[in-house]
Amino acid sequence: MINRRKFIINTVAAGAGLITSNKLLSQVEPEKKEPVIPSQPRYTKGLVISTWKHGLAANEAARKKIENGGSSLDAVESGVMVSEADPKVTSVGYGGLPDRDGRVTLDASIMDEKGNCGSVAFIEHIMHPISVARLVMEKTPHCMITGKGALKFALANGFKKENLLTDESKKRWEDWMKENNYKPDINEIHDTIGMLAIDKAGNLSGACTTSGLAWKYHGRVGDSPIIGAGLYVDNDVGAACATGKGEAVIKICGSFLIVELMRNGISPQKACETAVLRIAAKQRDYSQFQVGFLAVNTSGEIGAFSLQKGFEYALYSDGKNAMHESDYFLKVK
Ligand code: SD4
Repeated sequence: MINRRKFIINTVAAGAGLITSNKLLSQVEPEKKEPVIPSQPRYTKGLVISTWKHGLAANEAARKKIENGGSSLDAVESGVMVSEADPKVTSVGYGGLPDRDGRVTLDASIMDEKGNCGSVAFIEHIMHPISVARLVMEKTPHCMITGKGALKFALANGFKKENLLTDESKKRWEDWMKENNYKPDINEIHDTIGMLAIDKAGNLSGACTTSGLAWKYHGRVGDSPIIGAGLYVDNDVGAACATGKGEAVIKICGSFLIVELMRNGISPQKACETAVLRIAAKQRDYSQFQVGFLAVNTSGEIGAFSLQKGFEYALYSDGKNAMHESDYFLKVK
């Protein structure tokens, strides 16, 4: 197990580029404890954790479901729908910043306590892709439907076709077109919502929904709809979700990695730290982007960690819903 002092030393040394990725990895991989036993006591007071500031309002909707005896699945769906419908949240649903062609394309995934999952990717014109993802999970033999097929599936199931590009997002895209002259650019505009919840029966579910990186290539899909990357739930162990540069998360199967570490007895916090450190050890340009992870285990312990300063999350537990700032890796640039 890495102690705090060693961790800070690692952080400084890595930030200064002093140690190689292999050395970094060998020093930060936590030692194994006993594997998680599925029959351990479960947290049954209700818990919701979600990414970024808009998570607070989303948690409120999820909390209400849970307090009324609803399932964690209903809680995460109704929770993230709040962000999807909010035009001020410019990385999710309505009001999401478009791709470089000026199109708002959305990714979403959902996973329940039975290990069922559904996702949609590169879907346009649908305000609540999370509900389409849930339908994929519940009404089809598939896990993922993309693009025009996903839109067709949504419309056939009663969803309304809508224009999701607000005047404000359109203006920002037009400004970007002028200044950036249509060059590839992985920027820092992101605030995807990933949400994990435990209901009063002690069951876990998770959801993740986003318009992805602003100005992305048309057709680009990030980590959020990829089960195991942007989201993973195992009701015997715990759940994890991700935000930030999806390509970095996909490369390490981030959420699955965190759940597997927890399965091996690692705490949610150390599991999130290990995933971030894995990115730092393996991806040379790690100082140029942000990635943040959240995790929870069946006992209701949580974890949060990011590459850069500034990752915030909303936590509802013990009857309180409040914002917290995550600890982060890159303390020295
Ligand atoms: C993506 N992970 O599409 C998403 C973006 C994100 O906050 O998290 N934004 O890569």
